[in-house]
Amino acid sequence: MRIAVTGTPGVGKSTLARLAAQRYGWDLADVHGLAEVHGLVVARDEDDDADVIDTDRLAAVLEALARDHDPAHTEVLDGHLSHLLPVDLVWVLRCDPRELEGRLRARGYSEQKVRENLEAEAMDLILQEALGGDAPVRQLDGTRRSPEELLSAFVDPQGNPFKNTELEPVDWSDWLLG
Ligand code: DAT
Repeated sequence: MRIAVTGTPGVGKSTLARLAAQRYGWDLADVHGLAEVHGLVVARDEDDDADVIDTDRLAAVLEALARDHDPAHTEVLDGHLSHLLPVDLVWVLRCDPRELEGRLRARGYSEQKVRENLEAEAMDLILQEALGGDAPVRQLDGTRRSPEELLSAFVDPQGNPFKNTELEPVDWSDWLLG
């Protein structure tokens, strides 16, 4: 089984995915790393200051890998494009734009890149994309939760990652309007 850990850059995906993999012995892969290994970083978007990944071809590669996979095996796929890949479950992690802003600035992102990511977060962009896919989607607001708290809210005590069937609502329209 494959779990996508997705969300706007800076929301805490890698931190959560690493903790989940450690705690439950799941394999961990990140989308960018997989794209590099398979030669699917196809361009550089200078406006976005980001690598462009061919997600269709990466999906095909992962589809083929999944066929050889032991069904009992769990893999966590970390990345803001992971929900576009063949996965069995999507965890969407959210963060209040007011908190996210500091994290993105700390990364040295350009003004434009910070702004675009904050708007995407406030507009639920990744959630909407994830809901357009086939896999079940879970969502939690990580703004005031530690990585530990998030993990135990996504996974039940038996290690079932399908816990918490609801999408936790978030509403940052006031930030968008302000
Ligand atoms: P992402 O992988 O979504 O880009 P990250 O895991 O690298 O995000 O985390 C971005 C920053 O936020 C990093 O400095 C660690 C911090 N962080 C991660 N999870 C957090 C949490 N639940 N609460 C507070 N800070 C967190």
